[in-house]
Amino acid sequence: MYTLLSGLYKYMFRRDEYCILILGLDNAGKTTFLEQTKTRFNKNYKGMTLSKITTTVGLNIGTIDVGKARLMFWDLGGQEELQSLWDKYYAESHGVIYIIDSTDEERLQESKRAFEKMVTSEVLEGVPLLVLANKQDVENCLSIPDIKTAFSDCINKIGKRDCLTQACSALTGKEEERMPPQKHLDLVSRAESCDHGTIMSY
Ligand SMILES: Nc1nc2c(ncn2[C@@H]2O[C@H](COP(=O)(O)OP(=O)(O)O)[C@@H](O)[C@H]2O)c(=O)[nH]1
Ligand SMILES: [Mg+2]
Repeated sequence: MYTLLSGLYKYMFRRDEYCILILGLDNAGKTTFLEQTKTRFNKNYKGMTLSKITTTVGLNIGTIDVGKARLMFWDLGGQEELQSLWDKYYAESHGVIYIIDSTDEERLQESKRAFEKMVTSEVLEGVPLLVLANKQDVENCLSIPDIKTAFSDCINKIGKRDCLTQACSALTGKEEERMPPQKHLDLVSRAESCDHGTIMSY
């Protein structure tokens, strides 16, 4: 009897968990984006002051619930020496958010090379991708077409996976610039159809 009831309880309240990697060069705004997302989606979360976020050494983890899905974000360090650790997390991931600093034209090619290496990884084949052109609050920043042009020679390497490019400002989260919540839902439905499947239910 108890087993039946606890089984029913577990069934009714189970959540599917998905792991989303947040990648991009250091200083792109990955940790700011994660903090902004946690603050927006977790009602009682008292986030840190966004402008005081410092360089990530290692890994930040954040969790949000969207409908019946739980998204676990892994924000990995983007410095060159830490990029070699990214692929250790690929096998576990259901989606990737790749963040580009739209104010840093000098490092755009470096970002493109890191992006290209990531999308050509066999382990990530078919895994949905959300590319964020961040820092759109800064005047004269690169636009999405500018970034697409700079990344044009690796666009064909994205393959058949779902890929969406979106302009955003992780720092201000202003209405017109912030990523609408719907995008998270999109990522959930995309993650659901990805080969890596659901890793965990509880
Ligand atoms: N203007 C502006 N600055 C941002 C934005 N997102 C991040 N930053 C700043 O960029 C710097 C690096 O951000 P951080 O989140 O630490 O980048 P990470 O190294 O990719 O984790 C910090 O000074 C942030 O305040 C944004 O959307 N607009
Ligand atoms: Mg960081």
